[in-house]
Amino acid sequence: RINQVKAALAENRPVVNGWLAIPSGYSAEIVGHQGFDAVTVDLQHGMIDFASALTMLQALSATPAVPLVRVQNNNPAQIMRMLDAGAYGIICPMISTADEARAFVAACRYSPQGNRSFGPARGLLYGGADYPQHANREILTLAMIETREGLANLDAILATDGLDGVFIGPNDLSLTLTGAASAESDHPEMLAAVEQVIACCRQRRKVAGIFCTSGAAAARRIAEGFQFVTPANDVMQLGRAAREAIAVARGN
Ligand code: 3PY
Ligand code: MG
Repeated sequence: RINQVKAALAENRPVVNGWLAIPSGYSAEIVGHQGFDAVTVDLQHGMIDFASALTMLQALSATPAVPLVRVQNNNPAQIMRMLDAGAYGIICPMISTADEARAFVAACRYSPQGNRSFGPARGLLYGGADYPQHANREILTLAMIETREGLANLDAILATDGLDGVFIGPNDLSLTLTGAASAESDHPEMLAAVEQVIACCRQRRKVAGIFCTSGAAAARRIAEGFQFVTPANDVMQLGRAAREAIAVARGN
């Protein structure tokens, strides 16, 4: 199966990515049917264990959205298990050096490009019988830039063979740069960091992605030059929809 996210990115079509923190196959299925290009199961900050992640990936594969996973850290064993469970791309947090980026990509690739162990399980069910032949090409790899060190090493990280691009974790990045976590910070250091990521990605012809807190914020990020945006997660959307409905019901 072609990775439609990689196909869109190759044609410069922006990718809108959903984000799941709630451990439920049912809510994954609902979100997957709403029109997102991709939906990410968040093992880092979501309340999600392996068994839930598996049912969520199964649910997503019955929708048009490409199933992605944000892993907890740069752990090859977890990356392998999520790919075997049918993730078609991995977002890896806290990548700060080129060595870390190389290790991350190697964990997503079969030999000779990497060191992923062979046992594709649901990869075959989602990707098709020829998955072993095309997995190295189709699996999306995004390294999260969310530390001062990662920003300093951005160019070397982007030079990593097989890395599709970077995804800014704006909360962590602004926490290390400015002392306060914020997804939509307008602190000058954060604004400069965001510009640096866009410019560096453009130069290296790599994908620039970022987490956002709303559709409006995501639209602004696309206008700034990002190709991969996440307009908030399921928890934020659920809470916001509830608050809006309550306010309308009460006539506020
Ligand atoms: C961050 O903002 O640090 C993230 O990891 C987004 O999920
Ligand atoms: Mg983060």
